[in-house]
Amino acid sequence: MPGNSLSSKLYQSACEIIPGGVNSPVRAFRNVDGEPFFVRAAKGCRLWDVDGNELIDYVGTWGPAILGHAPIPIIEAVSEAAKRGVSFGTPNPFEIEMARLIVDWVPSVEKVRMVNSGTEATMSAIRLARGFTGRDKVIKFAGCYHGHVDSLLVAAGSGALTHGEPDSAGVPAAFAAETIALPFNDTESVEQAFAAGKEDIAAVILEPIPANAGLFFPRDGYLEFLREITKKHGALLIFDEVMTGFRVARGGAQQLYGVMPDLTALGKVIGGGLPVGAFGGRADIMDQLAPDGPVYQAGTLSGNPLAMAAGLAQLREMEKHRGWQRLEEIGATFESGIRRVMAQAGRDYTFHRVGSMFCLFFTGDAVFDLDSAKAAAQGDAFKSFFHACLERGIFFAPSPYETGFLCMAHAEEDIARTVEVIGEVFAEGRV
Ligand code: KE4
Repeated sequence: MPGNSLSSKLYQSACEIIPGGVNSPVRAFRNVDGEPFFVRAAKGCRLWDVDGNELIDYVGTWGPAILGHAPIPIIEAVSEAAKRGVSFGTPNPFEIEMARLIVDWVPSVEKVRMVNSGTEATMSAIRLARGFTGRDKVIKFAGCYHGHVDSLLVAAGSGALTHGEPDSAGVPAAFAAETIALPFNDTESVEQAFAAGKEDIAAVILEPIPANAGLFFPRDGYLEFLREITKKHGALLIFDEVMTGFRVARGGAQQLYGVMPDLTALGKVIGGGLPVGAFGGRADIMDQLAPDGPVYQAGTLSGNPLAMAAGLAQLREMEKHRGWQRLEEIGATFESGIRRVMAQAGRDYTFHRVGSMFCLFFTGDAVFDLDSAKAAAQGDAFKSFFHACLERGIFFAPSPYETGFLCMAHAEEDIARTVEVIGEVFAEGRV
């Protein structure tokens, strides 16, 4: 957006009192040498910025907006709930409805606790795994992002990778020493880690479908391998499904792949756009949490009635409208359009999609871990593509280390326009 736009003026003001002018680093457009625009309103698959520009949105507030923005069922549910108060500090009936839905829909979850972000969900799951096993070390995978938990900001993806800080300052070496970062899709390194420290590894945590270094997939049998080796050595398997949960299938990646973790972290979709997270799993593990057990975990706004009402409305609407099948249909239409214009332009780029999550890498090389994702990120090409699309009213994530999201509100004409723009961008040689 040009320097004299209202967005630009707002950004300048924001930078005076908010670090980097943003409340989350990836929003700063630093990776694309740009300035963020400020949104005034959003509806369906579209955003309107403060200067009146209309954009077709493929960020979807980083995943929560699976129905699209401001869907009537969520607006009505939150409005009704708010009339009865916005927070009680006591249990409320919505919490039981949400817990019941998660337990019924997520195959491995027997008990669940609500929190207020994906970071809290993974942080709590790690602490619980350590408390349950009495062990300290945790295996994670390079490029996977689990929120800004101290011990997991090691070889992290998403904004940490975008800003070149996969190992953040401020994390004591002693904390990082408890984290073993390994390459994804590599079984030998996991076997070696367990051979070296099997009695001290509390858990293996991963995004079952990594989506914070671009989007790539577990190789056949990899998730099953992790399930077996953790069981063999008494370590817990934790699936971070903050992004994939209730998105790639009603029961998440664990339903898609048929591999059952011991604990699952959730977020995004279950809050309908309001602050939320959750972690759940085997009852014998979850029962170690306070007030019944010795592992402390708490939250003033956990189970907040508005967030629960929004999440329940969203998930029930998805169920009512065959949402996951519909998203696959939308995704397939999108993919066939992308592949058509790639072929027409003579581009053999790598395009990854699972349901409504997608990523376009500007090389033809295989992408299966962080190193290959970084090689495929093609920073300058990505930057050129991002701005060329934005100029034409299409908003993709402002980093090659993110994933795009389709939602229920992306209609045929939105997809057609997007594919047309990408074809124009290819034809102009912008990438
Ligand atoms: P939050 O604490 O941001 O709610 O969730 C952290 C988190 C945990 N696990 C996974 C797999 C995640 O993708 C995330 C957060 N995702 C990023 C987008 N890649 C949030 C965007 C941002 O940081 O502003």
